[in-house]
Amino acid sequence: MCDLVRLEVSDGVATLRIDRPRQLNALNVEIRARIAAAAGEADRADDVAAVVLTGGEKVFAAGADVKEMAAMSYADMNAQSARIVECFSAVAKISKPVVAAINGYALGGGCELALCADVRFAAEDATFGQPEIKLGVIPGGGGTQRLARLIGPSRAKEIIFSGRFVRADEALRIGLVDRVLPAEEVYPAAVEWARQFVGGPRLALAAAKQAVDLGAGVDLATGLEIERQLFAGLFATEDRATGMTSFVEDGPGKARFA
Ligand code: CO8
Repeated sequence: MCDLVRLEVSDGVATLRIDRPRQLNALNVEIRARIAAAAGEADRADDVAAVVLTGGEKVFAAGADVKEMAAMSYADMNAQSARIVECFSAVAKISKPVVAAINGYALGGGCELALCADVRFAAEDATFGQPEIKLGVIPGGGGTQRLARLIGPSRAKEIIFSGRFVRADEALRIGLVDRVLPAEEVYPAAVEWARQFVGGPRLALAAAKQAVDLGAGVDLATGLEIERQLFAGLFATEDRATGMTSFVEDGPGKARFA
């Protein structure tokens, strides 16, 4: 019996794991609701500094559950699509660094889920794609927006129009993933990446993430104003006092957050 979605915390790093391997981690309604809940929990938890998103060693997620979706009417999906947005937004809005550790397939909603992370580490055998077009639909979990912002509109259109698979080496070349590793090293590398933020300046990290994410959707002047406000705001935090005081008193190399 699988748990479907698990959230485990170890030494400041939360692992949000999708666990429905026999159906290649297909994201059904229940899993999506549980991902949203787990993402909210990881966001709120004081003992969590960073999050690893994974589907385990075999598969990240082969997309939305097509068997479940096939029975849905327009009215059903019109209502459900808001829940889908909530699920992906809950992951994207985690105010801490989030890394996706991707083994095997990351297709459709699975690829879109990986796009909600800040960085992506993939196995050499990982396979990406937005094959929705082959089902007569389009990506509905943010794929047309997040993929285009990440790799550029032409590349995103080519992948979405064709529905073709993208292997890990190409994914690295086009910026869809940040690191490609042997399969067994993906999760440990993701945990190690996440662990660097334990004990770090939480509010500054959250502000950095917010500035980049909010800025990506607005014009430069608005983005610079967002940055200005967040930057100034950090001067009212303990992180800033600690970081700068220890820099001045202990030197750059021994500063609290160095
Ligand atoms: N939904 C439901 N069941 C699935 C899915 C899926 N997306 N993918 C695989 N499965 C099931 C199979 O039906 C099979 O089940 P069973 O053993 O009961 O017959 C089991 O998983 C194993 O799959 P295969 O036997 O097909 O395994 P293969 O290794 O032969 O093939 C593939 C692997 C190539 C990944 C193949 O399973 C496949 O093409 N899957 C579908 C991929 C796909 O089209 N994904 C996009 C779905 S649409 C989508 O994601 C829309 C997103 C919009 C909203 C986002 C919401 C989350």
